[in-house]
Amino acid sequence: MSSSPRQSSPSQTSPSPKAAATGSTPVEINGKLRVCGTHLCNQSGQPIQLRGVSTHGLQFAPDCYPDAALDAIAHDWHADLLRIAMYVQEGGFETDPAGFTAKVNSLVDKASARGLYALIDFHILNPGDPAFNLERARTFFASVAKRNAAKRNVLYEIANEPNGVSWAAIKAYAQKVIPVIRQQDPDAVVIVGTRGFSSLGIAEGSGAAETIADPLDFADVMYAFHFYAASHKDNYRAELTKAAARLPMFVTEFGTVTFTGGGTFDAESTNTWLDLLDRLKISYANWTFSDIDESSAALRPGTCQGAQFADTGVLSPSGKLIRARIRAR
Ligand code: IDC
Repeated sequence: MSSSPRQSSPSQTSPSPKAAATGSTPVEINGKLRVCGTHLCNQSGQPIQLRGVSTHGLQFAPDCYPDAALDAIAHDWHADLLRIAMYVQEGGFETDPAGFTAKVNSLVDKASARGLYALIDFHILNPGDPAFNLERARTFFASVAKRNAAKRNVLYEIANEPNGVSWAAIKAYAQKVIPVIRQQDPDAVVIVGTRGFSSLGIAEGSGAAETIADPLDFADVMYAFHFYAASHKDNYRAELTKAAARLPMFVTEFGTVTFTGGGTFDAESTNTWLDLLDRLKISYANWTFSDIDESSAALRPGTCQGAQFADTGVLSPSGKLIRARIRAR
């Protein structure tokens, strides 16, 4: 489709003849990204949609991201984007800052080698107040932004799912963390979680209006929206549609199942969601490219102990649907 950053058929809109001539990976075609208006745009200023997958927590699925897995994501799934979910709690970054920073950088390199965009996710969840992790965020982002500043393909997500806090509190955190990134990497795209588990506030009785009324005053900033297709339906879709007319939105995480990460796999709701994201050119990453034993995982349990990651034989029902949607251009 024309919104794809990849050019697999001559009928697609070319981002720019010059860019197209330099290669065929998502990063070769689109180069350095920026935000223009309410869209994510490529180096030529053309709105694009990135489609991709999220890792599981790096501490929960340590065997799921060898080279063969990255090859499958890039060359079999034809994804544009890898989201690197680095939990801060639950045995994550706080237990070994240097070790988790190195794991993130290693995955950035694997994504870069394959021409994929890499989204570095500071995966706060519990506690939901990002201020709890402010010093850790400063340390982490100063380090990864410095190390990766010369790359064209790195995006930063500074707070996965704030919860139990106001948009004003999230904004105050973002105003402290964004300059830390900008000091190293002045024009990287930065994505900020929204109130109520990145629901634009819906999950906590609010809605998009509060963010629309009080946006961040930085260039190249986007706002995260998350959904789980079996749990979140028309009211969530309506709020995202409303927000996307005013704010640059990025679905940095979504599942095909319930918000627990398990339960019913809802193909119908997922397809309705992905049709909407395609129509609005909203980029997305699916939770998760992993073999954790839960219905959101794209890989069947045990897959990560083997060497085979490509093709459909290793996929769960969710994985089959998402792979097909990402490949369909
Ligand atoms: C879930 C994982 C699950 C893990 C749990 C730990 O699927 O295996 O045990 O985290 O916290 C989110 C979060 C994401 C959740 C996911 C499913 O961003 O961390 O992952 N979810 O519950 N928000 C809504 C759903």
